[in-house]
Amino acid sequence: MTRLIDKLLKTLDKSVETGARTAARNLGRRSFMAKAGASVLGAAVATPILPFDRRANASELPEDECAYWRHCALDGNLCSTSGGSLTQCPPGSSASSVSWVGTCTNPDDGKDYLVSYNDCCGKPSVDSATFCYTSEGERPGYRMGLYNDINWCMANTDKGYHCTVSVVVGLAE
Ligand code: ABN
Repeated sequence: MTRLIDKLLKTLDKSVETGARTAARNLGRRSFMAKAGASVLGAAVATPILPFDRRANASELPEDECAYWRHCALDGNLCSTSGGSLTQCPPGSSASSVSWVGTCTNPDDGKDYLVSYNDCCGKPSVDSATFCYTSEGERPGYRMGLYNDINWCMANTDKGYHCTVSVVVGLAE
C-alpha cells in the first residue's frame, strides 16, 4: 500500500514538474516576444522615418539672385526670371547645343563644380528678366574657350537669344 502511495505521489510530482517547466518556458518566450515587439515599435516611433527636406540645411538663395553660387560665371538673363527655371529653358525655347562652362564653389560643401551655362534660344528676351554678369574666370575674347560674351544660340537653328540656365555638370577636378 505504501508503495502504491509512493508511486502515485511520484507520478503526481512528475506531472506537476512537467507542467511547471512547460509553463515557465512558454511564459518566458511570450514575455520575451512582448518585450521585443514593444522595443521594435518604440524604435520605429522614435526614429524619424518620414522624408524630410534636405534643403533646410542648404544655403538660402541670396536676395541678389546673381550672387547665387551657380551663377558665378554667368553672362546673360536668368531663365528663372524669364518663365523657366534655374536649369530649364522657358517653354517655347530650346537649349543651345554649345555652351560656356565655368567653375563655381558651392558654399555648402566648399567643393568646386563645373557649371554649364546654356543659352535658351528661339524667343525674344524678356524685359523684366534679371541680367547677371558675374563671369568668374572669364578671359578676353582672344581665348574663345574662356570667353562667355557670346550668343551660344549661334549653333542652333533658332539663333535668337532668350536667357541662360546654370546646370551643374559635375565636380571640378
Ligand atoms: N551667353 C549670353 C549672351 C548672349 C548674347 C550675347 C552675349 C551673351
